[in-house]
Amino acid sequence: MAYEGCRRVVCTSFKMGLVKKMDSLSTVICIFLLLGISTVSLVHADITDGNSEHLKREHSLMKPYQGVGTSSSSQWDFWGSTLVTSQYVRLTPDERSKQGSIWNTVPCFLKDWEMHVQFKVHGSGKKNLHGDGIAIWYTRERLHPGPVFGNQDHFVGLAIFVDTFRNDLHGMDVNTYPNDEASDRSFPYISAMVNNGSLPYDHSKDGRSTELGGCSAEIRNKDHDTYLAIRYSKGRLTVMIDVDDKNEWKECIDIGGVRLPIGYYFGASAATGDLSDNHDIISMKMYQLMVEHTPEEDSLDWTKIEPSVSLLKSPKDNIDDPTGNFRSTPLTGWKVFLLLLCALLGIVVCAVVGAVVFQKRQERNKRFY
Ligand SMILES: [Ca+2]
Repeated sequence: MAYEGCRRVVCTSFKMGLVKKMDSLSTVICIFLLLGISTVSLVHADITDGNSEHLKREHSLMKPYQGVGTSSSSQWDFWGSTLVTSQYVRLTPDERSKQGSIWNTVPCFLKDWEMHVQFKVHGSGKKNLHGDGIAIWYTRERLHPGPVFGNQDHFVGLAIFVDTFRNDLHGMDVNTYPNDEASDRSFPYISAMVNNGSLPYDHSKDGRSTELGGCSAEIRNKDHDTYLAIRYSKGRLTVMIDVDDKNEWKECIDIGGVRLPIGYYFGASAATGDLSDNHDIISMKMYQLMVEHTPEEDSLDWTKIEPSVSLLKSPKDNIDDPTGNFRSTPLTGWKVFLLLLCALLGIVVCAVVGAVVFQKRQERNKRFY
């Protein structure tokens, strides 16, 4: 490959201090090529393309939902108001006080994974008169109904909430409460929470105090498909959304220092209260990420890990970055320019140093003639 060839040429040249001897133009072209390819692969390595990675059918829920049911051989179990048709899994209908969930019966022993969820939230409720939302789970227990979007409180594991109703009305009006931190996010709001069982989810504050990160997203009553992706790999939790019918992922949450064990269960749940919506899951597709771990990491008992987060950002830091710091967004022109400029400067410095060393050596050699 040109990329490999270039990499070898450039690396070897630097190693041997022969930069001076190389055709400088080809070096520059090679560097530019390298940079371009690295940038492209960085951007595209962000999300599973569904081909190079491995779909795990035993953890995936797909049309026409075979293997969903209450029999002992089924891979997905459901509860409450959940209705399974050939086209969707409806966790709740657009009716008040409903709760439903669907759970993978097979515990997941993958260390690095990515879950793609296609969902649809729709109903007759007008602006702000709909609720409550969907939660996607990776938890120790399964099928434990409760008050957190149809699942138990004090759960152990990871939750991603798609909260469509603002319960914390105190901070609703930005003009009335300009300094209220609750006013800085609009609903629907997607957030993540990791729990070792000790934390309650505070519905009245929309989980604000336990939220690790989040983003606002218009996801209701869309004619197009809406998706979210949850990636967990090497202690990093990333949530991306594709809800604008642009067929591209936008970063919503990206936090490091997250520790989750293997052997937990994936599930989805939803609830309605005084207000309602249809909460549908179209598919949940689980991909194994091929990631190498150190021997130390591999020697650990990953089933014993307690869910935790060490690198907590303050909630204030979780506000959508107005500069659009999304990894999946292609680099803007000036960023590319800056990158290339830095690379070029680096090359010039290396070349000068190399040349000086080379000349010094030549001179020293001459003395012995
Ligand atoms: Ca809420």
